[in-house]
Amino acid sequence: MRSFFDPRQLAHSPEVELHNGAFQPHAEHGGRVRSIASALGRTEEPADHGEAPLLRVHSPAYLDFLKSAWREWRAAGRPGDAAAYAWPVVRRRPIDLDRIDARLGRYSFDASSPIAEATWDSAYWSAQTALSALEAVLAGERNAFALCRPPGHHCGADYLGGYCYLNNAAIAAEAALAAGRRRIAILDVDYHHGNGTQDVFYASGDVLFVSIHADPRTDYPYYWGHSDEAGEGEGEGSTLNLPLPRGAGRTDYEPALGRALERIAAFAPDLLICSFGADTFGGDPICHFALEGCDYPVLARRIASLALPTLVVMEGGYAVDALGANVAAFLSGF
Ligand code: SP5
Ligand code: ZN
Repeated sequence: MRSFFDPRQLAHSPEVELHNGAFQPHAEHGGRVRSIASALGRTEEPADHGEAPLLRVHSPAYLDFLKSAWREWRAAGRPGDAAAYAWPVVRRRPIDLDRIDARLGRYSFDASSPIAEATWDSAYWSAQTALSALEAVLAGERNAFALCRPPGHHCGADYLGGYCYLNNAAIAAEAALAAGRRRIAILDVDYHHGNGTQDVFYASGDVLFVSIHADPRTDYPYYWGHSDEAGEGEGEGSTLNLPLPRGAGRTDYEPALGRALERIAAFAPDLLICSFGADTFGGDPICHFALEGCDYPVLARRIASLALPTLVVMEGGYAVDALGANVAAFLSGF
């Protein structure tokens, strides 16, 4: 399978994230994609599609914020990376966004995604990686893999979170619609619910969003991904959430995948985008499913049996030693 990756995606390196009341090493680091790239062997560098495809998903104000936040933070005399500590949740008056702290609160939903010096550049090339892999599929490849990092599925039109800054899968879906594809299905099989992707397409009938993930009653991102979230307006019925309990292994996962694939087949899309996270692996240090390396080709073969042109977009996965092998195993199923 053709795979795309840009070394500029490695430069983003926040030092710490806030977790369980303490600063810990940032789990989403460049070693993750180095492990994957070396397991894959050959990858192609993406072309530059510019900012226009990013603006089909994200607001101009949010992109301006992402580009300037780190410099503004440092200009305000702050050490380290830029991260929010106050959110406009309670007081919903028109917000004065002059101050960097106010902007950070307005455009984030958690404190685990600091903005470092190279964050914009890496996120930009991560999105370009998704767009180039999409281009290969639109040009006739049966499938292609976008080795995106930082990942994308937690961030929405105007907010970052969950290590995500630009929503690579959503940007690819909008680009496919702009290129004339009519119906897109997104299957999100990261351990965590893809709240940002769901949010972007919640009211859209052209994009079906189906996600299998850890139950948000116990797991991040808590406020999204419950089974009663089904879309709204024209998108009513085009969101399907299939939460699973902690500890789920292949025998729990397969029936959920069966339901997901049935819904996707009934939707009859022109294109499938698979947001793939290998944090469903039993050995993942921050997640709680129990998939094994040998499960990934089996699951991928079932997805491939839809026989749809498929773009696979990398999301999470933090068991770095096994990550390359698990991703290669998944892709081998196609
Ligand atoms: C793309 C993706 O998988 N994002 C996941 C974001 C999860 N963030 C909440 C869990 C934080 C756990 N942090 C552990 C830090 C260890 N150094
Ligand atoms: Zn995840």
